[in-house]
Amino acid sequence: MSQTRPESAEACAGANIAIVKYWGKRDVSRNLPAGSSLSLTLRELETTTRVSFTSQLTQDDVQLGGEPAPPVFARRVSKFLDRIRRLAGLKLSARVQTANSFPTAAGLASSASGFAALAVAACRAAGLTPGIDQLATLARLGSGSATRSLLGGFVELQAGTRSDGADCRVRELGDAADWPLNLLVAVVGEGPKSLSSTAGMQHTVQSSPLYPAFLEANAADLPLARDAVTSRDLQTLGKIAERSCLRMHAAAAGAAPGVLYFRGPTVELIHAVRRARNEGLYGYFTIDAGPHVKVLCESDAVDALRERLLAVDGVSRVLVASPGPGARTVDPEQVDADR
Ligand code: 2P0
Repeated sequence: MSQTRPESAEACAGANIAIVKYWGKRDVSRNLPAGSSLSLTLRELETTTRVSFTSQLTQDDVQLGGEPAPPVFARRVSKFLDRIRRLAGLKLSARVQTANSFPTAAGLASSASGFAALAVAACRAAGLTPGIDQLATLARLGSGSATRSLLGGFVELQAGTRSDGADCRVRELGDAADWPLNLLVAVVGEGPKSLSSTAGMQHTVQSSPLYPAFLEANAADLPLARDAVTSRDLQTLGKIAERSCLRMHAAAAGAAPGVLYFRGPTVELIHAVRRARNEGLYGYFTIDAGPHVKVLCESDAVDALRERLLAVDGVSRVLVASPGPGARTVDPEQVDADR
């Protein structure tokens, strides 16, 4: 899987929001998920990453949003690049410039878009041309949810059962292009979250008696969600999204000590979405490892629902996102033309 190595490469990837949640691993060292998940890749919440392997550096230089990246993040990126270097037989250090169009590490899935963009850009810059399964394995080792951002629209990540992870695969269920959907993100506070997804899920697996029930319920929901995507059935998909997320948070809350990502406004937002629905305004919530509330709806409900979410105390802003494409390289000529 190699080709002539360009000097540098740039890639973009959208964040994704899981309808059927991934929470917990069956193999920590290979980063294999314990359960399958189903998500929607988003256009507006995007990471752009440029990777240049160069003899001018003696160690990797990682920039996040134009500033030196926090050391923990930079080390995670370097570890990821080590795998690419091993595969490509490269000894060079890299300059990595990455930027998000949304708040980092606040439960808005920045590691998903980040590692998907990094995987695509780094492979290209290293002269590698992996197929989707190889790319998925690489992205997964950066972050489990990154695997789903490689593809666009609705995406399924199959957990598989093989110990080597060969049947942990990602596939696109449809690009949602003919389904006018939006995802509203009600932002509750802008700071980083208190406990990372990685740590929160591991703690849940190890200490929550509710975890097996979450896995079992999610496995039953996955085919139902797949069917709802195929038949463009928002009501069914939305109900599955709500119960998958509440069961994930219930399993986390049942750990010892309990993991709680909700803030007060998170709970108020859940009630606001349900109240709106009782009045015929259809939106369905989901919440990840942070306090923000994401609301899936059809496009004609966006304006009215946005007003409802903004009216909740503690909501600083509401972002409007839509289904987007999978991770892709940005044509260098296009980049040069844009600069
Ligand atoms: C999801 N989340 O399905 C779930 C729901 C967060 C809440 O996937 O340890 O950052 O790097 O594999 O990918 C976030 O998990 O975890 C996540 P690692 P990741 O979207």
